[in-house]
Amino acid sequence: GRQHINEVYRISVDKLYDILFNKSQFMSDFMEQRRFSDVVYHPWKKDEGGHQTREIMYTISLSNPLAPKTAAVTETQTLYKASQESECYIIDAEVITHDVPYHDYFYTLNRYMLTRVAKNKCRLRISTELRFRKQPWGLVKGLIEKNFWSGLEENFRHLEMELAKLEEVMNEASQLS
Ligand code: YK8
Repeated sequence: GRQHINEVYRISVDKLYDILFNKSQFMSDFMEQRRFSDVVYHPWKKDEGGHQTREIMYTISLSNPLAPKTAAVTETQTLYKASQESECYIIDAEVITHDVPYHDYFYTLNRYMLTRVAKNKCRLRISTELRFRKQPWGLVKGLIEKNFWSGLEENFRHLEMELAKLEEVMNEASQLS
């Protein structure tokens, strides 16, 4: 996989989990800026292995000339049972982008790891794997890889920037009180 973010924030691990994985103002602003629409969250459910899973559906808008203007997305998140409140959260997100060219060849696996560093500090790591469902021929594989990584990196650069702003605002607010 490829790592996008490996950063320590002055935010408690529970708070950051809440911001990234519950319906927070931060995530709804982020999704609005990325022009995500029709977001539907399904509730978490326990699976046979004791992990929790849920599905999120949304529509993304794309500026890639090879892709349509919008694409439907299904994101399946697994919160691993190894996760522990106030200590660590491990989440895998399998993302299927319907409607884009060659969508039946690949999907995305994003892994989010949040770990406690101190009471009000945590480390966030996000990495991605490009997974193939069937083997495309070389030319197509190259095309998918190139467009895949450029789109993903753009998204996570933006997330990193917004998280830095959030950290700033949260710490200013806590110093005032
Ligand atoms: C989630 C991976 C690939 C896809 C895109 C595909 C182009 C294919 C073109 C042909 C557009 C928010 C991406 C980046 C769209 C955005 C997806 C996001 C960023 C010619 C090969 C959506 C994380 C995520 C996962 C996968 C990303 C898609 O939180 O290039």
